[in-house]
Amino acid sequence: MINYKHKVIAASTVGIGILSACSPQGEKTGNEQEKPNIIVIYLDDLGYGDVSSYGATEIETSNIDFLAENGVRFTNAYSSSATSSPSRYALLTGRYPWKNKNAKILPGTAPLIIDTAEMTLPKMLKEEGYHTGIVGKWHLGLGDGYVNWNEEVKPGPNQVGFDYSHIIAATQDRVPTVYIENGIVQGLDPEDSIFIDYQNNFEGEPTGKDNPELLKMMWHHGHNSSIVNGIPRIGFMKGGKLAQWVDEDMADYFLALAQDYIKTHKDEPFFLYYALQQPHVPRTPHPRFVGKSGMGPRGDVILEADWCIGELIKTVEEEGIAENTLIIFSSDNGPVLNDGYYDDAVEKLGNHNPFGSLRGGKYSLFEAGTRVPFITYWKGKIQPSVSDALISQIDITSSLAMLTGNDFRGEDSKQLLDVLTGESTQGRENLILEATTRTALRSGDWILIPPYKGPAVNKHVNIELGNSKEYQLYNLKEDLSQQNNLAHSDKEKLEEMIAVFEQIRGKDFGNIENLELK
Ligand code: NG6
Ligand code: CA
Repeated sequence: MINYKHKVIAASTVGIGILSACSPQGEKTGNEQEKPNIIVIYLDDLGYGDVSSYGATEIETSNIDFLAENGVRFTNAYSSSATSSPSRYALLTGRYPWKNKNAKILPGTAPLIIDTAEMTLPKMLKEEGYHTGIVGKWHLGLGDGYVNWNEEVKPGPNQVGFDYSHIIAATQDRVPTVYIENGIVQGLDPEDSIFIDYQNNFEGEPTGKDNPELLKMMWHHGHNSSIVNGIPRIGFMKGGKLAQWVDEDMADYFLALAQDYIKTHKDEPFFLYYALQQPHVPRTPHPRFVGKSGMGPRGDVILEADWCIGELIKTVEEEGIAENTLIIFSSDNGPVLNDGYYDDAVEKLGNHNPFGSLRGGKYSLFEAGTRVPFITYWKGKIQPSVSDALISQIDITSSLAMLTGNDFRGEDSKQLLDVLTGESTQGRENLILEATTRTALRSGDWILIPPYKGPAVNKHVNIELGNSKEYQLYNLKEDLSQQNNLAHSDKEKLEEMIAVFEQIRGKDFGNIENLELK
């Protein structure tokens, strides 16, 4: 593809001259503009229908809407998987998560699943002179087998391209419930070491299962191991009392760090990956947001996240860098209501529909699993539009490489910079979708889901997973909600889709005997 070094060609291809202002070395010369800052705002479990600019009527996400109304709002954009770790892996590597057998929902003790020798989005941007930072949820594993949380924890984000990291290791519902800055657990009392185990409890430590009297939030399924701040978690933890986070403060904590990061690095090109924890469980809005949505904690934390995003945009404005900052907004997977705690997400939902008109949800091969809100905003550079182009978060690596003049192209990442900037609606031809190791093919307007064993519905979360003994074939243009399986009536299309799928995915994608039972 076009190399950045040939900047004249690149600039004319991009059309609006995004690259023309940069010198090949990325130096400011005269009134030339430096390479753009890049901020990826990534939510956790936010659904296609959770955002008012995507049709939600019962909740007002005015700051996300600001990005949508003044940027490109994508209607056909996907996360790479219907769960977190695989989507995050693809976002940072440009590689399909099903190619990495370790890219599954990870426990807090999982080793790092990105090879430190592998090229990544932040590494690539570092090559182009960027300072790179992550603030928020990591969930890609830490260490190389056994982690001693009382010493420097590595390898982790700092070994795969981030100059700065301030993270939670896994999820808000998993131990260790501590913040880790550049590999160091924050606020740790050396006299009170942290111990983590995902199999066995530590003697004498209470659990959600045995000590319901200690809980301020009740578990519904899973989430009955160690108790931190009255919330039962996944996994066992002992010690590190002073280092434990306060759940209700997490949003403010990460926002302040993200704002500081921007202020500190505004004079150099920077890449900030701001990975918010909302609206993943446990949903713990700050008291300022409690009751704000009328939908219980799930709605409240969406409003909290929206507020954080507004504050972040304000910082970008106040620092005078809005015209030189590309913001990409999305979510790691689709929505879920009851994901393991009694928190009124179902009871107080009212008329809100986090799934929009899409079938399925988090964990599902149906559309709501992976079709997510996706917005690009760049003040003065990107013209407001709505794009129906087929695009995936996996395409971000190659597209940003193009933007910044790097040759790197992620293995499965399409260079779609002009789609990201709204100048073209010529997206991908096809895409493999994933949900807990099962895969499906989107090609043009069509979706093919091969037969999979396993329950049709995950009864705990009440979500249809997409499993069926038969092939499923849907035309999304005519049947967005995936109600009419055309596998029997359109044999020709079915064969065509199977052939494309086999070509990309290999032959055994539909081998019913070999597939997982999830
Ligand atoms: C599941 C958890 C769920 C959530 C999910 C990861 C149980 C029963 N369920 O195993 O609550 O933590 O993992 O979500 O433990 S993700 O968005 O990070 O992929
Ligand atoms: Ca998630």
